[in-house]
Amino acid sequence: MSVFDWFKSGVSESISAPAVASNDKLALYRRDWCPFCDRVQSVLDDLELEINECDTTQPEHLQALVNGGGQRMVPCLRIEPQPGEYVWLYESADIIAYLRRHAEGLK
Ligand SMILES: N[C@@H](CCC(=O)N[C@@H](CS)C(=O)NCC(=O)O)C(=O)O
Repeated sequence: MSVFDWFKSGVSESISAPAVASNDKLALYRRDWCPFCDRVQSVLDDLELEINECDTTQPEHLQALVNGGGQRMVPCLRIEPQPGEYVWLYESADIIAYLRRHAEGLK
C-alpha cells in the first residue's frame, strides 16, 4: 500500500463513521507495546482529547472487542452514536482521521 492509499483509506472509513456528541461516547481498545496504539494516543494527546481506554490484556475487554468488532486487532475505536449501539472502527489511520475530523465537537 502506498502512503497515498494509506491516507485515502483513513479518510474514507472515517467519513462513514458516525459523529458523537461527547468524548464519553468513545472508547479506545488498545494495549501496551503496540506502535499503532501509540500513534493514536499521540494524536489524542495533540488534540488534548481524553477518551476511555480499554486494555485488551484484560480478558473482559478482549472479549468485548472480539464480540463487538469481530477482530482482536488493536487499536480499535468504539463509537456509541446511540445508547447501546456501537460502531467499531479499526485501523490506526482511520481512527486518527476520525479523531481529527470530530475533535472540535468533542471538547
Ligand atoms: N493496520 C493496523 C495494524 C494494527 C496491528 O497490527 N495491531 C497489532 C498489535 S501492534 C495487532 O493487534 N495484531 C493482531 C493480534 O495481535 O491479534 C493499524 O494500523 O491499526
